Amino acid sequence: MLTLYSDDHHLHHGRCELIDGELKPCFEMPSRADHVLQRVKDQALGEVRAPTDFGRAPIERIHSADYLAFFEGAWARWAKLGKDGDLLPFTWPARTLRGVLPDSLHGQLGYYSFDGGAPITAGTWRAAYSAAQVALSAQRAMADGARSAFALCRPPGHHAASDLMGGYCYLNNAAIAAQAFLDQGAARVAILDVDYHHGNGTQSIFYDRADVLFASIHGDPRFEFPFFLGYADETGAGAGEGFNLNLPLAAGSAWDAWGAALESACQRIAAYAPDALIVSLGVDTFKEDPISQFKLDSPDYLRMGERIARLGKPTLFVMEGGYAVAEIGINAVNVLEGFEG
Ligand code: Q9C
Ligand code: ZN
Repeated sequence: MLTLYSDDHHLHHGRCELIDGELKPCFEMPSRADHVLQRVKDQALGEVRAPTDFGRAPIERIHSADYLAFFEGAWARWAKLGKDGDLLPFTWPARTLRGVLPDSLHGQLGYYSFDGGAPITAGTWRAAYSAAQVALSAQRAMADGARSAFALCRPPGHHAASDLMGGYCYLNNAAIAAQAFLDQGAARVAILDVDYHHGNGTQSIFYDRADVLFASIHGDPRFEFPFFLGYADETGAGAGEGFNLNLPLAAGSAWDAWGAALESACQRIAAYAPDALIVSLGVDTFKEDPISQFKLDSPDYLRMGERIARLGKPTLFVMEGGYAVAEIGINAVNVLEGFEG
């Protein structure tokens, strides 16, 4: 399988996140992608190729122009104020407040985010832009005939909505690739999100559309981030009614429950008959993941890839979460090797 990868992800390295009342080093760190790349090479998965730059237009198909302008320019505004710590929001337009766009940098940061988990550093825009190009380049390789491809994206994307960052995500790489398939003539694209967390950004982007089916298996939002989306009764709206499938699972779920949910998701995807399948590939479902509560073991990822392969669809894998850094490469590449059979 072809892997698309850019070293630019190293430009994004947040210092810390607030977790359990403490500031701890960010779990979403550069070594994650380094380990996955090393495993791709160790297993001789296939060619590793640098991305082509397709520019901003395909990103603007998913993200609003004002959001992109804010994100691109935020660090320079922060630096001009003489600051060099990570830029993190701390006030959001929650209930009883107004969704106005303030003038201040911190006000705008709150407006364009939904949590305090997505720090902007000097290189965050360039890293996120390159990750989107990695996804687009993998999509192009498939448009040119590849049956599958692996977009080794970092930072991840599935929590990012049209004009919101959060949950370590800034640009929704999977959504951008899905839209590229559609813009190049696909009638239907399915997105299967296997990350431990619900892909709230991806769901929201396509919620009222029938041309993208979003199916997600994740920690029940009653107890897990992102808490405010990802419930089973969210089935789509308007023309998109019936094209959103959430399969929340209890904490402690292992392969028996997880694999059964995957079977349901695959049956729904098969019935949809998509022209292409995008897998939002998070491996934070692993039993040793430091911020998650599922119990998948490394061999389970081979089975995951095997089941996805049986759909028989052109399949683009897009890297999302996974924070057990030592095993992230084994687990992510196991899915790809299981897929290849
Ligand atoms: N410290 C992905 O797996 N946790 N994102 C709380 C505030 C957020 C996970 C953040 C977890 C986000 C792509
Ligand atoms: Zn996750």
